[in-house]
Amino acid sequence: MNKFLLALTFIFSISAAPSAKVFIISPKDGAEVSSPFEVVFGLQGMGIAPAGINFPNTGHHHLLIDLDKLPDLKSGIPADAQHLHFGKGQTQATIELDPGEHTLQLLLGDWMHVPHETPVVSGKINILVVD
Ligand SMILES: [Cu+2]
Repeated sequence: MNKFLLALTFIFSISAAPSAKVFIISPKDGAEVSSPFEVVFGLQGMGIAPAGINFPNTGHHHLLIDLDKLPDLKSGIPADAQHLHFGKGQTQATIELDPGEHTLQLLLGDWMHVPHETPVVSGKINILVVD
């Protein structure tokens, strides 16, 4: 019985995912990097699934570059040079940016590239790309 209750609790906490968090592991906020460089994505409390796969409490990463404001969180995330989709379920990427200051931010999207009902979005980091 205890095991059953534990399993239920586990399933419930996963499906509610109240503490899902997305964050940029690397580079660190304020880092100096030379282009191209590696960006490593972190996710806690949810799983990664490729775009097109409808599985509960999963999503795929979107890297937002130099955005002043988040895209519309009720519809599909645009796909352009400032909104990169990682629909194969990638958890890191090699990015090329011009020298100068840039911001990076992660936004999780569901199987149809739409942010979750409670959007899972990281803080924004600042980096300096040097020659
Ligand atoms: Cu997407």
